[in-house]
Amino acid sequence: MQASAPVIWMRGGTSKGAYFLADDLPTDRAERDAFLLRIMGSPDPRQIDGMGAADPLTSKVAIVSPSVRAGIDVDYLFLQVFVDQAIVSDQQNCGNILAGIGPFAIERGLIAPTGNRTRVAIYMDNSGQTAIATVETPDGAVNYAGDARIDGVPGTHAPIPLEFRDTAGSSCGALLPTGNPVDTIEGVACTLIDNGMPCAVFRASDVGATGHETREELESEAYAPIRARIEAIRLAAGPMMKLGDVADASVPKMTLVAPPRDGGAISVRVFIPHRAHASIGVLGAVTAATACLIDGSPAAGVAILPEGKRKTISIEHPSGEMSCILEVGDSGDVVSAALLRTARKLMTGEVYA
Ligand code: NQM
Repeated sequence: MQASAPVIWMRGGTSKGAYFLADDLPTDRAERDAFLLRIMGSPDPRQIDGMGAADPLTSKVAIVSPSVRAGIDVDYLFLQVFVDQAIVSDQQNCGNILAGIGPFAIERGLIAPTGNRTRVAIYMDNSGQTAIATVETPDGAVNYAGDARIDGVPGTHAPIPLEFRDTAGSSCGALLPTGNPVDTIEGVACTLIDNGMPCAVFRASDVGATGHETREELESEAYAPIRARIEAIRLAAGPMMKLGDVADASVPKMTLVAPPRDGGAISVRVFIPHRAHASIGVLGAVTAATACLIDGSPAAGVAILPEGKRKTISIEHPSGEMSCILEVGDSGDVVSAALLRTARKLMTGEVYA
């Protein structure tokens, strides 16, 4: 096994992980995955012998390379390293780790800063789609300090706006992979939807939850029967969403919706898929916001939406809210989505397998 690799550890949005240059990792996939499991300390619920912090949100990897694609600066492959199973999955994107890709690419010299702000076009290898990140680069270097605040992260940091286009069907081939706005699974009305992240969206009250719980409540013993029901829905939803058998997959994300309580558009609680999310994923939020616009869907039934073609949809989650700005085209389709993230370089060094 490769003994070590140069790495930058970064917080991206509300996630944290290892950022590598593709050239610094084994090219053989099995060798690469074995190396990544070792450095994270997986499989082990405590990840005690590695760098992962015993949470799917902190057991993440970004692999970055210069892009040969027209109009694209870098290619980004996201890998979820499971905490307690020997699985490394490329079956989903991660919009939070995405927030660190622009800074990483500049830090590693893959792209040169262009004035006070540098626009980075990122090809997301997992889904074949593009995101644009804008990174503050005064004095020719990444600036991490600033006034932007995102819920789920203490303090303030430099803003990193992210913009997505054409994310529909990222993993499932279509926004609504079954062709239906609503499918009934295990007696629960679900929207099976993928606008950047495969999600099953259903009313929290239909599975016995409120949709306003804390992460701890959702993960408590009292919620075990609710989690079992949600998992049964997920296993049935996977093949319907063209994801195949999802028993060992990190998708679809199980998205419980409820009326907003704090002035937002909707309240959401997400299982990713077995741990409850401490907040909400970025593309998970774009997908949940998109579900709110689907007539007759469980999300539309509880959401309070602003008027107009450009909608700021504030999604309430366990640690605050995330605002997605959706642009809606003439046919009612979401044509672009934007949101604000921050990132922070935590360490640069060599990580050992
Ligand atoms: O939905 C967690 C996260 C994510 C994914 C997850 C994400 C996204 O919060 O784009 O960011 O849903 O597994 O990092």
